[in-house]
Amino acid sequence: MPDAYEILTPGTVVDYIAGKPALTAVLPRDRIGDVREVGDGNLNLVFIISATDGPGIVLKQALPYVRLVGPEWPMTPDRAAKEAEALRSHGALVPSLVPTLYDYDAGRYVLAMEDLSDHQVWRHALNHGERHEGVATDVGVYVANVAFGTSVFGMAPDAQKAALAAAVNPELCEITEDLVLTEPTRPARRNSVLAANEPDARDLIDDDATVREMGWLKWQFMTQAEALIHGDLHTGSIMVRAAADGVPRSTKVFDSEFAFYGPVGFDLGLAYANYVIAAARAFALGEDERAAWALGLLDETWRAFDMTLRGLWPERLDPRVFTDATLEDFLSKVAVDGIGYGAAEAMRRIVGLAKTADIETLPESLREGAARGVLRASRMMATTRHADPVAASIAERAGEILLATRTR
Ligand code: SR1
Ligand code: MG
Repeated sequence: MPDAYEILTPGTVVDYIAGKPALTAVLPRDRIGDVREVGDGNLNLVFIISATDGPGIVLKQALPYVRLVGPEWPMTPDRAAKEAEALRSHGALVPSLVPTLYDYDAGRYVLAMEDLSDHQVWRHALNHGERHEGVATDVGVYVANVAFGTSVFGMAPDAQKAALAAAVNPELCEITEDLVLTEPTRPARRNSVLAANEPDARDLIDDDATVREMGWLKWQFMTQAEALIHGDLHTGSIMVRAAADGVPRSTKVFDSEFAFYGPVGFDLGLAYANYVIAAARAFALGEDERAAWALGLLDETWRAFDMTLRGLWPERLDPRVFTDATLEDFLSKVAVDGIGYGAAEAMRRIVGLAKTADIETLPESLREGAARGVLRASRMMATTRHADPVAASIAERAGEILLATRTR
C-alpha cells in the first residue's frame, strides 16, 4: 500500500481545483458553483464541481479500499493510474466516446475529467424504461477501435509491449478473476440469492459443463493479452445523452480502472450480459416489446464491432502474415469469447457480489423469475457458444428462456 494521502471532501475540492493550473484553465475559481459527491459505484469517491455558467469538472479519487465493502477490503489506489492511462489511450483512438481527461494527480490518485452532468448512466436510463438508440452501436465501435488500436494489429511491437507492461493491473484483475470467473459457479461466502433461487444457484454449481467453460474463460482472461481492454464495460460504465434542442446524442465510456491487456471478447461480453439483464427486468415488468429491444442490442453491438474492425483492417501495420484470413479467425475467436464472458458476467450479477439495480429493485416475486431466467440463459450461453457463436441467435434463445421463467 502507498503512504497515506489526503482524501478529498466536499469542503476541500474547491481549493484543490484552485491549486492546479490545468484545472483552473477549465474552471476558474470565480466560476465554481456547487459541489456534490455522487459516487454510486463500488470503489471510489466522485465529485461533480459545477460551474455557474456551463459545464464544470468531475474529480474521481481512488480510495485505498473497496468502497462497497469498507476499509476491511484494502485495494490499491494505483488503479486510478490505470484508468488515467486507459482514458488517454482510448481517448486518442475514439475521442467522441471517452470523457476528456484534464489531469491525473499521481500523489493523491485523483482524475480530473469532463463534466458529463448532461448525460446519465445508461443502466439508470434502461431501468427507467428509456431507449437510447445507437448506444449499442457506439459500444461496438469503441471496442473495435480499442481492439485494433492498442493491439499488435495497430501498434508497433515495441510500443505495444511497453503499453502492455505499463497496464499490468493485478489487484483489479484478481477481483474479476474471483468475482466474475470463479465464485458464481462455486460455493463462495460472497454469493447470495433469494431463498427461492437457491435451487437455481445449486444447479449452476452442479453444472459441470458450465464450470468447465468458466475455467477456460478464466485461463484466457489471465493469459491472452490481446488489447488494452476496458475491463468493466457494463451498462453502469456508459453514460448516455439523448439528442435535444440541437445538441446531438452522445455516448461516453468511463470508469476504466479495470483496464489491462486482456481478451477483447471480455468487453463485448460484459455489455451482452447487461443487455440480457436489462431484458430480464423488462420481461419481469411485462414490457415484452422493450425486452425484445434490449435483446436486439447484442446483435447491434456485435455488428458494429465486426464492421468497424473490418474497416480498420487495411491499416494493420504488418500485413505479411496478418492476412484477411487472420481477421476472420480473430473475429471468430472474439465472437465465441464474447458470449462466454457474457455468460460469466450475467451469472455473477445474479449470485455474486455487486449485483445490479435492474434485478435488485424488482419486487421479490418478479425478481425470482428474472434471476432464474438470467442464470439459465447464462448457462445456455456458456455451453452453446462454440456450436452457435452468433449474438443474434444467442439473444433469441435467451429471450425464450427469460419468457419461460418469469414469475408474477
Ligand atoms: C469489489 S468491486 C465489485 C465490482 O465493481 C466493479 O464495477 C466491477 O464490476 C467489480 O467486479
Ligand atoms: Mg465501475
